[in-house]
This record gives sequence, structure tokens and C-alpha cells, in this order.
Amino acid sequence: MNFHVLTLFPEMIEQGLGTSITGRAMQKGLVGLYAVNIRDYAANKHKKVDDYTYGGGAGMLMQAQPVYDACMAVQSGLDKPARVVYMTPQGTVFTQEKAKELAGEEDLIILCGHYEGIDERVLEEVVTDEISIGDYVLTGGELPAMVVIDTISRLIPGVLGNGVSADTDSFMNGLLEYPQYSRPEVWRDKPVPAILLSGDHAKVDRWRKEQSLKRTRERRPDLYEKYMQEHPDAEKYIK
Ligand code: 9D3
Repeated sequence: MNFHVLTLFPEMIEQGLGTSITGRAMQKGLVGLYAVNIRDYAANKHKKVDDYTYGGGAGMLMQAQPVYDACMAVQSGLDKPARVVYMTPQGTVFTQEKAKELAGEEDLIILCGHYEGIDERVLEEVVTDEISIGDYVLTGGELPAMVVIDTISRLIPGVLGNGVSADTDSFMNGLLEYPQYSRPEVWRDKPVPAILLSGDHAKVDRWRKEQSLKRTRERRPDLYEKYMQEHPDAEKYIK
């Protein structure tokens, strides 16, 4: 899968995704990442891409022309038109479901705003999807774009290590994960729960299920209600 990121800060995208699992996925050729500098499409000799807003108000807006030309330059290089995702606080909130949907695309163009946003007219022309990553205010769309790319990348076969399946994760099954422990058996007087050392796999599975359910009920009642509606039989795990 190929990600084409339209941004004023291409090095931020490259640096942010170039290491660890996403970096390895790129080296393996499983993921292509192309950061396109919108400033390269400025039509004026000062390379200016922003201007004041009509109607007044604080701040600058990214102008339509360089965004449009950058987007069209990418689309022209593709076999078929790609979806264009605009990262914006006004978008629908990103979920694992949305990630799964987008993971089916061959190419994805991701548009990052900066300043106070982008001229609405170019958004109407090129954007197919608008995504927010949550209800808090950031300085631009670059970090959200990286969040979206990271989430989608780990769903691509071969990106995660040996036999690690993305769909046994929490959220994939609708519950939070159970607590996990490694060596040593006792650390600062805290023992590992005895059941995990018992060797009884059925008991361990049952304990983990119970921990997941209790944790989800405590911390994410919204997820718990949804899970219980879909799995009424899960009641038996929770004493
Ligand atoms: C004028 C009002 N501001 C909206 C609250 C303007 C504004 C603030 C911050 C416009 C853009 C931004 C930068 N944020 C993003 O580009 C962004 C974002 C975010 O801030 N939170 C969650 N998801 C996203 S996706 C893109």
C-alpha cells in the first residue's frame, strides 16, 4: 500500500514513520511513503502558500491552488484515482473500523492542514474523507496523518512480526487487554498472579477473559455495554 502525504512539513512525516515497525515495513517494500511538499507547488516566486481569510479573523489559511496542484500531480501518477483523506478537527473520529476500511486501498492521499486550515473550495474539489483523531487541539495535521498511517500499516500482511496477528488485539475483539507479566516471578515484593504459573491453559484463558471484562467495565463502560449486547454469554466469566 502507498501513502502520499501532502504537507508543508514532509521531513516530519519521514522522520516520524521512518523507524521501528513502520520503517521496517517501508524497507521490506510492504508500504510506500511519499511525502509531497505543498510548497513545491506554489505558483509565485516567494513560494508563498498561505494568505489572510476573507471576512476577517485571526490567522492565515492555506490557499487552494498549491494544494490542488500537489494533489493532481499525485493523482496523475496513479492508475486510478485514489481517495483523498483530509486530516481536520471537523472530521469524523478515526476508529479501528475506519482503519480496516482504508487498508483495502492500493493508494491513499492524505492532506495535512496547517495554520487555521485550507480554503474550502479546494476541499470540495478533491477531498473524499475527513478524519479527526479526537477531541483535542493540535498545531497541524501531520501527527494525525502519522497516527492514521501507523494504524493502517500494521494491518497489512507481513508488517507485524512472525505470526503476530493484528486481529487478536484489543479493540479488534471489542475488549481492553488483560494485564501481562514477565520475569522475574517476584519484583519489589509483587508476585506474578499464581494462576499464570499453574500451567493450566484453560484456567489461564478464563482468568484473562475475566480480567479483560472487568477492566473494560471499569475503564470503558461504553465498550463494555456494546460487547455485552453482542456476547450475552460472556456474563459467565464475570463473578
Ligand atoms: C479556529 C479554530 N481552530 C479549530 C479548533 C482552528 C484549528 C486548530 C488546530 C485548525 C487546525 C488545527 C490543527 N489540527 C489539525 O490539523 C488536526 C487535528 C486536531 O487538531 N485534533 C484532532 N484531530 C486532528 S486532524 C487534524
